[in-house]
Amino acid sequence: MKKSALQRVRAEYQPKLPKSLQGPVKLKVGKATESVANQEDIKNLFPHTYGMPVVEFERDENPSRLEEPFNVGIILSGGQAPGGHNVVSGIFDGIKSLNRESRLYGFLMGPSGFIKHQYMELTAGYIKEYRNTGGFDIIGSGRTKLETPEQFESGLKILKELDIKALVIIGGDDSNTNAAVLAEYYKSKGEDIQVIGVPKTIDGDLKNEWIEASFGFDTACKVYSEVIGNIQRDCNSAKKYYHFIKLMGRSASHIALECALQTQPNYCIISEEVQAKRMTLDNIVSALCYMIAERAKLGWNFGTVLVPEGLIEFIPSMKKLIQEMNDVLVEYAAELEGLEELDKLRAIHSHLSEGNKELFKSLPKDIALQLSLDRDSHGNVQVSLIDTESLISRMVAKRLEEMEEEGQYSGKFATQHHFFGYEGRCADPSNFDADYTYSLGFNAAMLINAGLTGYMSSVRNLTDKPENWIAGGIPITMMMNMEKRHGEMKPVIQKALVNLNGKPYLKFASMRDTLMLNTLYQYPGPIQYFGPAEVCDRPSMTLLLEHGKEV
Ligand code: FBP
Repeated sequence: MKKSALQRVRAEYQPKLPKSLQGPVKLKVGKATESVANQEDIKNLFPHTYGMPVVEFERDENPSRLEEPFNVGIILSGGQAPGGHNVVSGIFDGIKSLNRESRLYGFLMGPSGFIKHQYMELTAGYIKEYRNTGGFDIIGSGRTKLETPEQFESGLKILKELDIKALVIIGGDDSNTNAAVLAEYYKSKGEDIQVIGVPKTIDGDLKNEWIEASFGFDTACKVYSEVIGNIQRDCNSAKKYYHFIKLMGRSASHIALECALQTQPNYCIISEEVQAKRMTLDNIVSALCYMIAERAKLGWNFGTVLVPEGLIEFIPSMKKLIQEMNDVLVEYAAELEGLEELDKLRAIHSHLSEGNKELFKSLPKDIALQLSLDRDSHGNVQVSLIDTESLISRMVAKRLEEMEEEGQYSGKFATQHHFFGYEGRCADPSNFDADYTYSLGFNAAMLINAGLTGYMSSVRNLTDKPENWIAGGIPITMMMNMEKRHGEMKPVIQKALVNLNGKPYLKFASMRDTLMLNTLYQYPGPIQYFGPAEVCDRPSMTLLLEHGKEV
């Protein structure tokens, strides 16, 4: 296939590695760990993999042994995130650096390829085509939940057949939770198979002290910020539209917040704040109408509003409704099956409690239907399918009409709606993500060679130069707590939502009033791969602020 000029040149880019991984490594073992919460429960559920130490790699200046070859299998799990191909390249180069005879196998289309024994060997020639590119198309991805002993056993057969020593699961919080369960399962059965996780998700919600960022967040936010900037330039040129821009990120508002920091829109809703302040949809609409009315007084009937994808689940009354709907959709699945739209809504309505009935009825039909769609394989509402941006702008329009009648508003309110998500998930990784993912993959190969299982690849100190990054591993059980899923308490990796006491949020909050009543848009422009380091290698503002750096 013919490649674009940028593809050809970018293919030659050699991602940077931390100094510690640029040659033979030795392992520095830290202290035993505890899970973030519910220690007793997690310990009981993971008797073989609980409490393991955090580990770090150092350069081994006097390597004494020749490494044996070993085979590795990989799974790309869940939503695409820029840099996945470099994780694969990093693992490949890592295992080959230890022994040229080592082999890499990719399971096709996510966990289902592992269960159904659909795989391919990833050779040097094949991988070459994918280095530094976006997407997960090298082997495909999928959302099948890997959770039952039957699936684990089926996977075990193919691992044995291919003489695979370790499985690397590249995924988000749910997939890495499953990696920990699988590691525990194989260990409890005395099987000599290791499982290693790699932190992936554009949503940015898989992070903690040891995992400073999930890969893909940096690139996705830069792509969205570029287009938000372009929209803002358009908006400020024509001065006739309010743009309501929904941004992916599932539950967490990290993406919306990062894009707000990069582009300085007039308004950005942060779901975590809505929940903390127990705001209603009405409160959000009022705040927006206030801004629109004030801007209209200045003669400005235009503006930009960022809306996080998961907002709806964070409005306390909606959250209660969604929780009850989750149960209704499971309990009355047979009754709801095959019903026409309106009949389905009526049936759901009839099974709701009194308080929720009223709220459900007040929703526009399209939104009620979107909320009634099937949950994903992990039991989550598919928030990317809910037109929250349009729901809010319609409610704002209605309220402005009332305000106009009461003489409280005089202006024009014309809207445009956008949803940015899929546009950024497969972008070619930024230099930061290209280096970070390659390092995560290479590091995973070293964790395997060190004989570890139930660990997540961890590369830290990310606001420094890649050569000074710290590479090692963190036991997945350390990140876990117990949460209710499908009505049952389950061990899961704790999601990192936006911290309302954290520097990124506080920075945005300090600018908010000024941004509402002024037009101070920033235009970040497209991702740059070549040029000055301050343009090309700059990590996300979230990461910089979290590390106490100036932005
Ligand atoms: P992951 O948690 O799998 O990384 O999901 C990322 C994401 O892009 C979310 O932001 C979004 O809500 C979801 O995937 C969309 O899912 P799908 O790709 O199935 O439409």
